[in-house]
Amino acid sequence: MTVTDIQSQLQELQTEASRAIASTTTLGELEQLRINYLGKKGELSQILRGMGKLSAEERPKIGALANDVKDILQNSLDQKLQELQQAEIAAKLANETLDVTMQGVSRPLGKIHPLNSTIDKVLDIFVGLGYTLAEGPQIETDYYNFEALNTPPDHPARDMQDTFYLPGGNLLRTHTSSVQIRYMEQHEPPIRIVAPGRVYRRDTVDATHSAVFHQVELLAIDKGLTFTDLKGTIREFIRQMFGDDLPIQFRASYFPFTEPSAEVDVQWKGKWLEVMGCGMVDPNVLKAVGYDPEIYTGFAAGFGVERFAMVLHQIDDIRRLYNSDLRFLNQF
Ligand code: 2NL
Repeated sequence: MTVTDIQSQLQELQTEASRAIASTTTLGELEQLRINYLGKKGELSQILRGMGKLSAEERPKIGALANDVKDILQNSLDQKLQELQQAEIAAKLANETLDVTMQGVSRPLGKIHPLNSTIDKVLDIFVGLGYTLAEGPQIETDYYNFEALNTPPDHPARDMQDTFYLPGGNLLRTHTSSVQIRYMEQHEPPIRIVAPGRVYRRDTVDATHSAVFHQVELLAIDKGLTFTDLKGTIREFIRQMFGDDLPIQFRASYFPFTEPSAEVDVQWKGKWLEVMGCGMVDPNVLKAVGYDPEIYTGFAAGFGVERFAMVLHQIDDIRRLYNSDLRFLNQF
């Protein structure tokens, strides 16, 4: 090996290594190049091993050149290292960019249907007055829907409500009074219950009638309950329901299951609105569930929830409450 040989080897190494470093694209590759060229067993060391045979004057010359090559390559490696590290950070940042101005994904929230919010409001008021929630089946027997409610088969009041009869003699309940009969059979007085639910009547459907609607009935049985208790309870319910002490009036009426019976009107926006029926529980109903009418008296009332929802929300057609039109429902 002559000095010239080693010199040209070093030049070649520098050229080749510089090119390789320049074209590297990953940190791993770069580290591999460092090991290959400048490592302990790398190419530079191998070339320098040939120096052993050189004379004492020649050696420093090659030593200086080798140091220059080493420095140049080390510099290129350092520079490239920095470049690649910066590129890596830049790529990571670009990848994790969050565009806060981007259009969001809309997640529509469901709402409580106006009919349900009205039922909830009614129930909250009666629960606040000490009433217990009672529920029962929508398919009923003639006994629970009529017979126990002082309405035998030949009773003229049966014409008051056209009933859906099912094959086999059962029927779709026409009121939730049947729930209250079942409850009284199972409990001893005193009782205070509120019975909400879906009821069915063979009505011709129009803006104010539906074959399926929702009713809430309340019932209180105790010793010494009077019509005054009924009036006070209804007055308080109306006050809470309308959020205002509106004028109300009781008009004499008739139901087979109450005696005396009355209809309640509320003065709302200058007009008398009929909102519910009520009365003192007929002694025959008390007897049917095994209560002694000489000891206990009670009052009951019933009303359609759709009516309240329509008045409170100014809804002009009952059918809007059933056809699930979101343009309508989104208003509530
Ligand atoms: C109305 C009138 C009313 C009752 C329901 C009732 C229940 C039992 C005993 C006595 Cl277990 N009465 N309920 C009483 C009077 C009227 O509803 O117009 N409903 C829509």
